[in-house]
Amino acid sequence: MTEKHPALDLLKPAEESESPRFQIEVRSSASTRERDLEELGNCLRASPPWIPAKFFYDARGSELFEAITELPEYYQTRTEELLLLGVADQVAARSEATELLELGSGAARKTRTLLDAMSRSGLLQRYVPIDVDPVVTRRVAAELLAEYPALEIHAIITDILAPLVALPQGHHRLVIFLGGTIGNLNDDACERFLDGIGEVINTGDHFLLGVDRIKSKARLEAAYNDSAGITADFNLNILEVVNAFAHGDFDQNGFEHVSIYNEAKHRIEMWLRARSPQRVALADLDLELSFETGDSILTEISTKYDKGLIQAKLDHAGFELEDWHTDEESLFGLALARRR
Ligand code: AVJ
Repeated sequence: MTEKHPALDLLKPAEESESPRFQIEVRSSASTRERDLEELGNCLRASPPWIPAKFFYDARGSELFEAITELPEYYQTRTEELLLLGVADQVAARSEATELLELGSGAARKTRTLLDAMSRSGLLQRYVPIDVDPVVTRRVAAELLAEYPALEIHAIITDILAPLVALPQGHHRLVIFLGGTIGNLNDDACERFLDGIGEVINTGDHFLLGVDRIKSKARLEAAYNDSAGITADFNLNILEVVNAFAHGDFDQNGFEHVSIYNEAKHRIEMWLRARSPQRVALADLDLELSFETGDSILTEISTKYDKGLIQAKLDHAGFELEDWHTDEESLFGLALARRR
């Protein structure tokens, strides 16, 4: 036997040293610094300039988003959680799924509700979290392996917006995309995303999609302009993330948070509006930007749907809507669709 320096263990693929029930696959479509820099540069040079929503989520951004989910004005998270508790057994029964594939799995808060329902149905075999963040994904996988002693986990690290190729095969699969995150995609990106899911799953597989519903402008704007100012902090924090990422000098105090509901496009738009003329340099992008008072950067869209709108989109991607679940106040919707 050859002697091996202990440091070499660090170079071993992690899956070899972990549970036989766990594997993790890092795909070439996973985000890289070079790709993210190029994308950011292109977005900031566009008019109007915009910043991809993924730049919200550094440690502070994730904390602020957690705080948003607990705000009285922000009904989405708690409404979807309750809704899911009420329908999980039905979803498990309808789909007869043995595999749960979750897009943008993150902290997997709502995942357990479905895993529990699938274990009650006696069919659960494998969980496939698909996410950009390897650190969070590994941590959550370790927790789930301990909580579900028979569960296998096959994690995939990728940009979930990149075309999904070759998902692990399974007998009956249930793909879930929760949180209303689909609302962040514009029409084209949404169509490409849904088509992509339609292409990688098989006839009879199911797809559960959470969408925030169209409602009054007042209610929607309150949800994105909370009185405690947390959403404003969340929005402004994106400038700090960009500064850190690209060695920039955006001044948070030079901008203000604006959220408006665009009724024609049935979407919330979050902007950062210059309070006074601003000059910004981003060293790693070799970019200088100037803003007049009132010039704005688009930081997020959050499109709202109703049953007909989402049914049409799903139909176009090869899915048939089987069930449409909503809460008493018609705030949020869960669409269960079956691949034709
Ligand atoms: C996590 C994308 C669903 O659009 O409501 C919350 C993010 N932005 N408040 C949303 C968000 C401002 C959220 N999503």
